[in-house]
Amino acid sequence: MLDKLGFRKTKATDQFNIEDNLEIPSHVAIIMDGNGRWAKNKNLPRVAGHHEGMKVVKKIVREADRLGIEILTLYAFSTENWKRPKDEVDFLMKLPGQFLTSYLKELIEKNVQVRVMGDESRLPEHTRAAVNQAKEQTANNTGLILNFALNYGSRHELTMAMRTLAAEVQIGELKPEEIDESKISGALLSHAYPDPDLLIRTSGELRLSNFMLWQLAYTELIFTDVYWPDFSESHLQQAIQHYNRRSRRFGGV
Ligand code: V07
Repeated sequence: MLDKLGFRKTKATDQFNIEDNLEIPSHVAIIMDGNGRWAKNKNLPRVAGHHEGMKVVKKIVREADRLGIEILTLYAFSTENWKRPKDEVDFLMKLPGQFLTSYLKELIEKNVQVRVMGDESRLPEHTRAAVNQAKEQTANNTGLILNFALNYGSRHELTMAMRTLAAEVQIGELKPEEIDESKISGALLSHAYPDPDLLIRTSGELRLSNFMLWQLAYTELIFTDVYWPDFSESHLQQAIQHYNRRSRRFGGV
């Protein structure tokens, strides 16, 4: 293949990359569901699914970074997940530490900023220590924002935001009529990020399950039957292709 100037293209440039002609969403959020079911289908304990799911997180972070996604928000643990058996909760709470032990070095090299969104006060001390170390060591990075929703629940987030605004009204810093959409967005845990452009939920459930209810008002929602441990780079690319088709059909002025 010859280029415009008649030079033969190198092997690398002969390749078509799926993302070449696509609009990459700035903020992608993912509900990583189906880890337990994946394990059950293989006659493995549920925690084996969680562990496999963690490996997929690494793969998808690499791909998100390669594609030029700016913010990747991953739902790792919900406020409802405490109701699971204690052994499973204990296992899940060790995953942030395991993930970071094996992967923080690469995240630092890749200029990734690790963030956490959720009520961190209820997390075990060892989980908080791991997460804080990751946040601190990536605080000055300027690349992909890897935002873990950890002990996150949207109604709790909205409740806390309303308390914050109500307290400002009470001390006379804010008038009720000054409360608008941007004041509410600004009081949420996600205040530093734009709303997600694309939400992906794996494993076939068609629900939001208390995830970013305010922020997803205009987001493209993509549901796939694939279990999270089976989710791959190509599934992320397909979701972005769907996102492009939809925004071309409905978007614009
Ligand atoms: C968890 C693996 C992915 C599938 C969903 C459930 C299990 C990565 C983290 C994590 C969180 C914070 C952090 C670094 C890594 C994680 C939990 C569960 C609780 F700073 N995966 N993963 N945390 N799973």
